[in-house]
Amino acid sequence: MHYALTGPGKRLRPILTLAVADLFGSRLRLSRRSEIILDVACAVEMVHACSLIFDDLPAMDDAARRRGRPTVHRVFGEDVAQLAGLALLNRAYALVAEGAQRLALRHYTTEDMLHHLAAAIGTGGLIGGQALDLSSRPEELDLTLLEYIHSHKTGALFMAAGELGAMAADARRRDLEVIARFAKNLGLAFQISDDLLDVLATPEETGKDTGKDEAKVTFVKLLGVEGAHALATELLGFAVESLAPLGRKADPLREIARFVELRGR
Ligand code: GRG
Repeated sequence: MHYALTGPGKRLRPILTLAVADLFGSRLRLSRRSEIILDVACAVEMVHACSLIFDDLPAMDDAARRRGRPTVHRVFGEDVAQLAGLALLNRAYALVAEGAQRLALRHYTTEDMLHHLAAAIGTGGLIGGQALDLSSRPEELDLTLLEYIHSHKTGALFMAAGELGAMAADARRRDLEVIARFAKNLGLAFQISDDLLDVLATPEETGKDTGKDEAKVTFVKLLGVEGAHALATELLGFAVESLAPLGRKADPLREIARFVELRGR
């Protein structure tokens, strides 16, 4: 669990949670509440770490390297890797439940936050997206199906990361919707940039094997490098546009969108 969670990843999802929470609660930083919100952000990273463990298993991507190091199952064995993933997932739920209870929010219940997390992970989220990815035949994959798969497999956790940050800061429902729109487009753009890095970057730059998608249908396969880049830029444009009601205070989220556009790992 420790190995999976503390490797040199980018921490983009928990950063999104914290940036969103900060946006709706400028006094949070100095208060005890900020520690609880940090726990919620860590829970988001635990779910991500769990998803990477499972994604890398021989039965799925069979990946040897991740974050510049051997994958969890290569170091600890498949049995321990699966248990570590499940334990991280369970710890994440517990942290969100404890956090939500201690925050005692006005607009959201503990069930609201847990439900958002569970929905993002389940058949309508990461797990469903991954299952469809594994079971789709290459000839049936068009842009619509590919977008569906990746907005679930990858996008759903970005959405949950943003939404949990907004909920933890007791943001109004309409602000939660703004964040959900932003994170949905950001998440899909992130996946497209991941596909681009798989063909354009080196393993040293990404910390994982590249060229792994050769046999897969990806955004780059369907649209070419330029087309995929244009789609990512368009989605990031939508993401940034949706922040208009929040004004300048949403600038850190605009910076996150810019990071996704320019990222090299
Ligand atoms: C039970 C949570 C759970 C998941 C099971 C395996 C699976 C279902 C889903 C796979 C989800 C997945 C790994 C999607 C790929 C997302 C992606 C682009 C990961 C790379 O994220 P980065 O670049 O990685 O943020 P770092 O290492 O920086 O954290």
